Amino acid sequence: MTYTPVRSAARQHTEYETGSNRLPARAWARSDTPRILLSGEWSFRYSTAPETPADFLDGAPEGWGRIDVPSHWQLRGHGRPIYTNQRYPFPIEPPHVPDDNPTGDYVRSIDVPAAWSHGRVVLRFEGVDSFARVWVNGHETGTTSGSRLQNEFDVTDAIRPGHTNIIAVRVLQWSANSYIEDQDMWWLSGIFRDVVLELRRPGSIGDHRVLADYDAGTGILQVTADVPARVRIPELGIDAPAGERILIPEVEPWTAESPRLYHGTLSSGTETIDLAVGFRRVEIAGGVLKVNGRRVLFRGVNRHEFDPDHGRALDEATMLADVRLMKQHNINAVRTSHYPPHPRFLDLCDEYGLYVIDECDFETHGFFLDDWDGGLAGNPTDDERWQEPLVDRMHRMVVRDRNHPSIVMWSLGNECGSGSNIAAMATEARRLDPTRPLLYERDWTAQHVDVYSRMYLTHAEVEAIGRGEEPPLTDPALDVRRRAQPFILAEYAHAMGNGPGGLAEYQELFERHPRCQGGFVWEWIDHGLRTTDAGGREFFAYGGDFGEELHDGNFVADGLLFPDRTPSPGLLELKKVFEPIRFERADIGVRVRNLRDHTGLDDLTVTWTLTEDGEERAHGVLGLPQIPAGGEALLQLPEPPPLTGEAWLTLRAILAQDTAWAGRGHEVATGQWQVREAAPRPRRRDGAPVRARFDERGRLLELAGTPLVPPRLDLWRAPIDNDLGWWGPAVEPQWRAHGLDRLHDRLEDLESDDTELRVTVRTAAAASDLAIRNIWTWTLDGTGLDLHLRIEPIGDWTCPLPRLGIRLGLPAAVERVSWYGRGPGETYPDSSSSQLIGRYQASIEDLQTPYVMPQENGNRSDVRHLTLYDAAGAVMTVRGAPTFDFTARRWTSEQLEAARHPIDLSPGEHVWLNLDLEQYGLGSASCGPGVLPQYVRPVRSASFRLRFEPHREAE
Ligand code: IPT
Repeated sequence: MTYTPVRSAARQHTEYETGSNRLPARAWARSDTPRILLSGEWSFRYSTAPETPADFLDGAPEGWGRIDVPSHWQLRGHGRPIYTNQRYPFPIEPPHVPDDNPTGDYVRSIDVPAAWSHGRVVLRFEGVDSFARVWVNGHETGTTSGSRLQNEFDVTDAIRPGHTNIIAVRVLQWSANSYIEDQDMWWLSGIFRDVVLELRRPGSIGDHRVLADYDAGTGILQVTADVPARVRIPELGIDAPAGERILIPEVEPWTAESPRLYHGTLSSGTETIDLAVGFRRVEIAGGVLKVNGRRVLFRGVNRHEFDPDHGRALDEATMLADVRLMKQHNINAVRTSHYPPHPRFLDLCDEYGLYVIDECDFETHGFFLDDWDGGLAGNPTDDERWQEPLVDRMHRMVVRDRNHPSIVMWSLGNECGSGSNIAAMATEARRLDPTRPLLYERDWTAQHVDVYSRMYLTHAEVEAIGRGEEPPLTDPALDVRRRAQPFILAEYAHAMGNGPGGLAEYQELFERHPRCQGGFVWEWIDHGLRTTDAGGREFFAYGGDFGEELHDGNFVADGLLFPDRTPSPGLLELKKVFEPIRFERADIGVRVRNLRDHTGLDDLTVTWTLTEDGEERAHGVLGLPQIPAGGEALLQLPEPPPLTGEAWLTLRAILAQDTAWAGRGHEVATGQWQVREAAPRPRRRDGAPVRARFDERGRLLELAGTPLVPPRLDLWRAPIDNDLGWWGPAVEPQWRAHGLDRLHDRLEDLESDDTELRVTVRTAAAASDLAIRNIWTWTLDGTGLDLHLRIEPIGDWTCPLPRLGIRLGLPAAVERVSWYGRGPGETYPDSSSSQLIGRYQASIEDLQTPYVMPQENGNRSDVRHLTLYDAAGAVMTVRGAPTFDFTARRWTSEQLEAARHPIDLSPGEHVWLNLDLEQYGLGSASCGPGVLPQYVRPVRSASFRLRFEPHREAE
């Protein structure tokens, strides 16, 4: 046997270095220096391991495919996406990675103008996941480090101006970098941000820095460059040498509410860089984080870069869509979880007004799994061999991004545990930028940071911190230091599936306790990848859909936006909770509160509408006085017209003018309250009672000719992710153990006379002696059928109920509904403030919310009456006494629960109608606290009245 070692130019990357031959970090800039964008089609070859010969340095050999740059190869048919939350999808032995390491080879040619011989040529990669080795015209240029950081190389010596040049890149899926980039997201590889070739002529600006401070009306500007240059800001009359400190009296400050930018240039004669200067000061004073001297409340979200077709390779239109959607939903802050974003996103935050926590590309969650105290040995956070690469990452992020006014804090990373490298990173950040506070959620002692930050705390824990009554640290000095810090929830309100609930209660705490300065909801968007099944039907894939060896299922779908960027009900609720203007009922009229931190309400128009039984009776515009940030005013409302029915007053604050992020008329905030109770219902029509047919067990089979699957007690809902409690208190196992999904009925008693039928049923699960007696009293009259349902628990129930109500089946011909109640969107008890009482209509299809993982959805609450229609018109009206909740769908809760994706659900022979007295809340237990006590539904005696009015006569 002969042993022939294969010679390969491409090695694994398993060193603790920070890339080789990289140029020093510098600020991201828009400049006029000649540049060639290398985005577009490249030749591409995919291999399952890096032994493939590096035979492409002079151009693509025969038979290669093509790929678009930027992109991830897994989303272009090579290899496959893997989703893990915390676990490394490879054995843990840093810095080593498996031999079978998916490898993408890229090559393209580029004509470089002859004029480029007069300077240095720089090749820049804005983002390559996870490691690249680069060659120019066959010369090895260097290697990258930091998937979400820019890597620049001086390629002057290799490039041939006036000729065609070959750029070749080998990208490895796994590298030492992967150990410190273990974020909860899809593992996706390749050149996923732009590649740029840039000419740096003598006198070009290498790095530049903009310091734009704000002090009580005065702007203090200092722009520095590493070559002689001039700063020009015409609007401020500035034309001065770089480096000078310039005082500008009466400058308009930058805030997220008023993102005032002064545009100008920094010019060296050779190169001109665009400046967008925002004057603002971030400071912590008296234990409170202030922007321009005023406390700010972060109404934030955590944003991963995600697109269902392109993964983390976002185009500018998508970034802008995110920014606009955030502004439209009253969001004022973004944490760039968990890595520095595409630099253009930060430009947009400057321009549109969003506060940013810029987070370092650093996470080692797989060393901890469920165990924060112990964890696995070798966590890079506390291993000195990783110090240089980690400090380098912090350095490069701060230098790249520090000129953005939108960035108000730096975050050292996410979920890396604690260790000496955290201290070193903090020191580096402070050295480079003393103007911004530091945050790192896993520094629970807040020793290395300026802001105390935690994730997923309960309301009670936040309240304790707000009062300064959190449990003390063992080190008294640290305890004193931490108590003096502002508090921010880096993550809270896990938006997985149907939820989160309890947002309003968090906001109330942030508004009440100055120290609690808000937080960042987890997370902005569901990371569902657009996929088609064998039959060509489209769905959004989650963990496991690509046959991964390890995966974490739909935990990747936990956003406020669906993968296609449709706002979820959770986002609508968040918008309401984050509203910057609030209307409160006052003894006379309305109290209007300005919840903004800096600006007035001049941009808003407030309208009011008075409705009676859902019909408009009067409307008008409410003139707003000047109400400064944090202020309030008491306003009188016009005298209402005479009313006889149930009446509601609705106030709406809308944009008075077009803005950059929404058009005139966009609704910013709402307020609504009842001003008159419903009148007693008129006496029923006499005459022959409507026809209802019951069977021998007293089950309603037909109402005025409409056949029914008879109504019965229903306690089950298709569990939502929060019921399952991935990382929080799970309630679903209790429900299941109690058999609430498999109930049996036994008729105990049946009595009837001419107008009344009384049916007593005992409902219980197999193997259980707990039961619920449900006593149905049916009464017929000339226009309808009344139901009085009484509930009596039998035995010692300790488990709360998913829902309490009835379910019945209607003919599939039923196609739409109209109702008077909360709407138009779905609501649950702890997430209902965004939907207002009114008259609405929808098709059965439109009542469904397509959560990426099917689960209970589509509930409408506080419903006074509901009418069901088929193609011929109204079939039946259900009236509450006073109200009920309903869901109507073409599948049962059991079918909903069994489905893995929305395409698994298909219409059957019935429309299933649930009419509920109540439903369990949503909470946030998929990662965080469960349902607040006031939204838990214990088993108890209850009584529930409904009336069914048929619209057709029986034949
Ligand atoms: C926390 C992570 O920081 C975040 O990346 C995400 O995984 C989130 O949870 C849940 O979706 S870590 C959690 C185990 C507390």
